[in-house]
Amino acid sequence: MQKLNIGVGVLSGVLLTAPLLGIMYLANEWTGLPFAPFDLFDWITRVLPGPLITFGIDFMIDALRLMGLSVAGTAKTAEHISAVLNFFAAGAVVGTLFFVFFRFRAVWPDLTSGLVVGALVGLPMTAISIAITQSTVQPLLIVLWQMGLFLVWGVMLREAYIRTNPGYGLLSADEGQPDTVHMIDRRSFLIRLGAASATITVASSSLGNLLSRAARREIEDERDASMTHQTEQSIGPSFPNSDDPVMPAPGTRPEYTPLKDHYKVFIRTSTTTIDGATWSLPIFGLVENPQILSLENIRNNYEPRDQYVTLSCISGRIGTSLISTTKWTGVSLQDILADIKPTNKARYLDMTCGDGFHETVALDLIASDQRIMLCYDWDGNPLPIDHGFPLRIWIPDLYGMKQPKWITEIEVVEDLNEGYWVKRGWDPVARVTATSVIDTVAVNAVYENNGQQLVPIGGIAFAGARGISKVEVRTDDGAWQEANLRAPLSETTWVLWRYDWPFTAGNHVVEVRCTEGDGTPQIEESRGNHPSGATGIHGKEARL
Ligand SMILES: Nc1nc2c(c(=O)[nH]1)N[C@H]1C(S)=C(S)[C@@H](COP(=O)(O)O)O[C@H]1N2
Ligand SMILES: [Mo]
Repeated sequence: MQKLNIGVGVLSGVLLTAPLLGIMYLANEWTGLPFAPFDLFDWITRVLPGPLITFGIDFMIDALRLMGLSVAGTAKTAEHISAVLNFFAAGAVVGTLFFVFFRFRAVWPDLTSGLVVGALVGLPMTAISIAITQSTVQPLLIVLWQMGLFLVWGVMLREAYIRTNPGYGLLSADEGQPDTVHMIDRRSFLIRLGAASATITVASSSLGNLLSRAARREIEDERDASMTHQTEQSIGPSFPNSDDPVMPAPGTRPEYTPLKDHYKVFIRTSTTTIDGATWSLPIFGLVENPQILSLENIRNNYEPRDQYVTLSCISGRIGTSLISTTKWTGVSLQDILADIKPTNKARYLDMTCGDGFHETVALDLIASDQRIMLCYDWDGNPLPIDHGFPLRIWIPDLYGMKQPKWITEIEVVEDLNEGYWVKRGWDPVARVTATSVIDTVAVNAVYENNGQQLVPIGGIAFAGARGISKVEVRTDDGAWQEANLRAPLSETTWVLWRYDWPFTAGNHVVEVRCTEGDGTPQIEESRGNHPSGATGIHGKEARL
């Protein structure tokens, strides 16, 4: 027998996995059957221990930043790529093991061997898909579809083995023809396999991509038809602070985030889609009056409240893009609980979500703050799918990790059930840390005043519901100078600040710090995001 060629095993695994991926992707876009690589990735991230996940996410975010990419815009793409690469790696490993196994056993794999390998891979993968998928396709169909695909994959792997190993077609390898003949056979087989693999993969994934674009356009058209955005002008007469004289320095981010730019964070590789027409919210447990509320109930039977809200993610670093502002509309949880009537024993609301996320909020906290609400609108329109349609909670002063989207169920309970990220080692309270950021040193907007050259510097400061009383800027380690504050959109949004600096030409370092509403200074010491949110001074270099 010829010596073992591991490369051929790896190559066969990869060449067979590519069309499998393409076909699964097409089926996913076409009929909503699960896309196994994403299910596998979601499952892995759910079962891995918290610190490892945090390490993985941090690693990915650092890598994106090193590549100069926007974290808010590319994190999901990076996850999707990882999920697909994972799957390729698994295909390559199984292919290699198969080749090694049969080479060392020195027997020809029969058809059953192919089916067994297909089943060995297909069974756990299908179990994972069934357990975690958000697909609405019948589970039995999912099982048949995925098992079918993997069995074919296994049979093809066996085919690749016998076609690429000398002695193919002969009873005994020892009676083989001269090796050169087999080498030609092998090469031409691999070329044909490569061509078939490429054809199927490209055709199925292009078709899947077309279907995906068409579906997205349909959703967007539907939304656009019924929407009037408040976001057309980032500052305009419709905003409560429109008469404030402090104008943001040129280059400052929009005070009101255009909806499409609002940062997104969710635990799964793909978004969670809930049908608003059939969705209803059971509120039950330790209550006198359990209820199942429809979206219409919630919208019509309770007084709506509007609130301009800045939301931020605990995993953001200093200067992060994982912070945004929009207008939230919903109903006070106090109003809903007045109807539901929790019993004396009740202490928490345990919220379950469509994507498997969950969090708990204390009834004491709700009683202390009328603003805590169940929200159904953002920017005057139903919540975007990615942002939690049809319902999410808002709790002032806390990071996003405490605020579930896509809520499907609320149980009133006595015992604390630690939330998804709390179980994974993040801060159980997750109060936002005060933070201030320089968005711009507007070197193109330098102007003269009384013979002095000034450069506008500006950005945001945010301390949750505690508000901002002061922002200070210093340059080149000089004395801290107080910036002008623009009135915020509300007491729960970031504050835009501006400082016009009388500079001298040269290279400079500009830094910013803020003070909370009650005089508490921002923590200046540099601290990473985990477990309680990043702290430290944000700085920027500028050449003037
Ligand atoms: N159901 C659900 N809710 C969730 C999450 C999630 O993954 N699933 N992520 C949380 C986190 S960590 C953040 S920062 C915010 C982000 O909300 P956004 O994507 O609307 O900006 O949602 C929170 N609520
Ligand atoms: Mo987050």
